[in-house]
Amino acid sequence: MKNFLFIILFALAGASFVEASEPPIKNAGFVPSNIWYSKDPFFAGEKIRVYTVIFNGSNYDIEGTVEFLDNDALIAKTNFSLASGGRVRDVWVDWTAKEGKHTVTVRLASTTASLAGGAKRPIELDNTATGKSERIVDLDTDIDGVGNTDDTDDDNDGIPDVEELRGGTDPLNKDTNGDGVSDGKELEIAVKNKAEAEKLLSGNKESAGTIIGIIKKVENAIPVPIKTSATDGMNVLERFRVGEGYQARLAKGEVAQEITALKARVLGSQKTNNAKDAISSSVEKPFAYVKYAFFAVLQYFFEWQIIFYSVFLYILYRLARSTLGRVWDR
Ligand SMILES: [Ca+2]
Ligand SMILES: [Ca+2]
Ligand SMILES: [Ca+2]
Ligand SMILES: [Ca+2]
Repeated sequence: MKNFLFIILFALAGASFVEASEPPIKNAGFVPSNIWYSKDPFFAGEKIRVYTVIFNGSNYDIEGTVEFLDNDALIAKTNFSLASGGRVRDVWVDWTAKEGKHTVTVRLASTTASLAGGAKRPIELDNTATGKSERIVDLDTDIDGVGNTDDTDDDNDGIPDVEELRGGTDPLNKDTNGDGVSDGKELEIAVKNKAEAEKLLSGNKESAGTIIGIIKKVENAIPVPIKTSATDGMNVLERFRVGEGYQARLAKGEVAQEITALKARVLGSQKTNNAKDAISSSVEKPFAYVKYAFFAVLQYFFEWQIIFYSVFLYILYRLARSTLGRVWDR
């Protein structure tokens, strides 16, 4: 009995020894140099799929695990099974690469083989070498498909990276100051404003005969202290202008009513041939029209700010000149 047990143990040990030393299965494993990506080139932070393909040209059904590695660190693994007889299968895992240099490799693990319906046993495959896939993964900040290394405007705000570095804005941020207006748009506005300011300045030099030109000239000629007090007094002045304008409008309205009444009276007197009324109205009428014209002009003066303030500034200017003139003479 003892001998019998020993024989069984020896037989088992022998069997496993034979199994371990069995030569690899020919014609199965990876298709050489076969790693590819769902998107190429791909950029840092993008989720892509890494593929490879395995084949089985043997008479065995094979199963196992494919491990995908990035710089020798496992990305992910996936199981496969391939029936005998020239089967090919692509396998993949998802990967989000970081910026930098990557060497992607693939390896097989835990492969088993079985003959049609038979027991599975661990086995090595012959074709286990995959090519190394080397990639320098770039960032693509503006996601326009051109990596930052090759992109001249990384954040796609319209200003080239070089210009941004020179001008002090962030070449990797579309809106450096975070106010909702892109760096490019801000530059565009600044350039436009500058051009307009230059145009205004050059226009000022010519001092065209426009009212604004004259006001500017007068404003520039007023000494600073007077200018300041004029600004302080502006609210008072504005109240005055509005108030007087309103009064002038009221007066004009009253005179207009008066004229209408007179017209009615004249017409009425013509109808009734009332000589007395006709005489009195012909005396009052011209005066009413003069009054009307006067209030119309007055209202126009107060309502048109530009005219009102032009006159005001001109008076100030004259006042300043004569005051300074007197001080100078002493
Ligand atoms: Ca880009
Ligand atoms: Ca830019
Ligand atoms: Ca920018
Ligand atoms: Ca901005």
